[in-house]
Amino acid sequence: DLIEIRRALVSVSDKSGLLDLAAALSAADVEIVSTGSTAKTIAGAGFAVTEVSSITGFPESLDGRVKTLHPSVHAGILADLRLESHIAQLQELEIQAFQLVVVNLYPFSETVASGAAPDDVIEQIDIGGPALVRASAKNHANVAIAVSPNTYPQIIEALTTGGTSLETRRNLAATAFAHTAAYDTGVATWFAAQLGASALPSDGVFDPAAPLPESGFPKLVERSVALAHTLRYGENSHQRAALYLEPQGHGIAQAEQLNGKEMSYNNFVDADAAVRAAWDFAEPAVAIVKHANPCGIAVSSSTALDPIASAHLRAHECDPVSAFGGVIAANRTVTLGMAETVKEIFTEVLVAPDFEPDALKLLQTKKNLRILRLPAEYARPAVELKQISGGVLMQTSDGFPDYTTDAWQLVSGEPADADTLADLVFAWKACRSVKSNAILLAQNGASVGVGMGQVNRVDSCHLAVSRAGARAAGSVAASDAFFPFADGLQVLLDAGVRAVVQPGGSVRDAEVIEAAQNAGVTMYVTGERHFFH
Ligand code: 93A
Repeated sequence: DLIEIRRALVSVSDKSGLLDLAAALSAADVEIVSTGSTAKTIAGAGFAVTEVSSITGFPESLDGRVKTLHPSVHAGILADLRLESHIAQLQELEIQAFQLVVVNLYPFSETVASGAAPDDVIEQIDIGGPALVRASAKNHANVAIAVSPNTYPQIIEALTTGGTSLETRRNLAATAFAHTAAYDTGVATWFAAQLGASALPSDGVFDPAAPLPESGFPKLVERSVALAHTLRYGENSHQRAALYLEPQGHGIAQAEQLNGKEMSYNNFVDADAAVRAAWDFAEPAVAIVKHANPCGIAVSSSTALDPIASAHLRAHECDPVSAFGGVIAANRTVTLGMAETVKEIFTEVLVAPDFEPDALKLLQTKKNLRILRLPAEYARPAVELKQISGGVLMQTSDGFPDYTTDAWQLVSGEPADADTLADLVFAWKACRSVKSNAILLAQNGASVGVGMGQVNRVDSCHLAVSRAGARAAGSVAASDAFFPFADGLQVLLDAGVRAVVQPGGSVRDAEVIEAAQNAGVTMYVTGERHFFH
């Protein structure tokens, strides 16, 4: 099943590896047929090349829109040489067959990402290229198709081993169809965004009064992703994994890595959770995440000279044991002050919108620290998807843009003074990024004890109190959902918590509120829950 390569069509936008390939084709006496700038590059390096126009008898025209779209090219690719009739027809038409087609497409997604104007984006929709790729892939019984420089080594090897095997050609064809499919979903997504962007919730707020955007939601479910690269493994080493990118995305997946080893699957998950937590705050804030849960969240102290360094230090102090090997997100440029502290702590990932040059230089001395710069356009995703067997769940994302306490109701104790209220708001926001059941104790804009991921709220309360230790007394507490009984709250009251915020809404609210009142503790109900699973 080996097919010897005698004639190749080469038409590539990405010219990397092209000359190595041309050299190998030339050395093996393969005729190279090529388009405009590809032909120029090959000829410029001194290799013989046939212009595609000399085969079609038709000039490359309409600014390159018509180059290879011609029967002389496509019959040479699509002929099935296992059939006598196809061989005879090619002879009659004086068309020669190709055994190799090398194409990579106009850089559509890259052009979109560069912020180009719509007319320029449209010019980068490749028409002839995908036709070549699909024709070759369809006829993989006779033709090998290479869509990326990654595959050139295989082709070069085939030149010295008598040709491409059917297995190789079939694999190349599968890759090729996946490639054109991803390319076209990129185009479709861009079009959908052009047409319907305004129908989508863009700020991540679900306004219960507004109708769900009927057209926007299905569009988002269909949102396309393209394979970026494979990861070493998934959550565990026996699981295969890969990163797929949304062509128009500006998230953790698109973050620029400035240092450190390759990001792992778990690194991506934790970095995303950390950013999500830190970005709930308008003020300088840092979240430190382990296993997708925060082990410390803090905003800067109001008097700090270096606010982001202060936020980091305070987040770290919450639980230094757990912060070892953590993932840190800062919502401001990382300063030298913050870098000096981070440098001393074993950290897997540090992600921030930017880094002071000195800070980056210092951090880059830590070879294993993965440093990520978030895209400037980063915004909280408007919609979240979760896979279940047989389908996908979708919801608008949870968050705190322009948060006010207007809806809060005082149900126990004295109204909070300004500092206490600020702490309650901080705790309430911070507990949103803790996996349910979440109880978070805070003091002065920093978490001091976090109870997370327990299947009953009493255990979360015990956990938060024991993590806080001596700091529980005098702290404020937030609970992501109501207290179903007074028992969990009692754990917090016994530990000396001075104010509590919780959604309310339990059938036993009266019992819960009475416990707070008996302890003389301030309690607010928000009327809004923040489960996070
Ligand atoms: O404008 S096209 O859609 N029309 C074509 O007939 C055609 N044939 C190849 N684009 C076409 N191509 C693309 O041109 C290839 O996919 C490749 O990306 C590019 C290479 O052109 P050049 O060799 O001039 O750089």
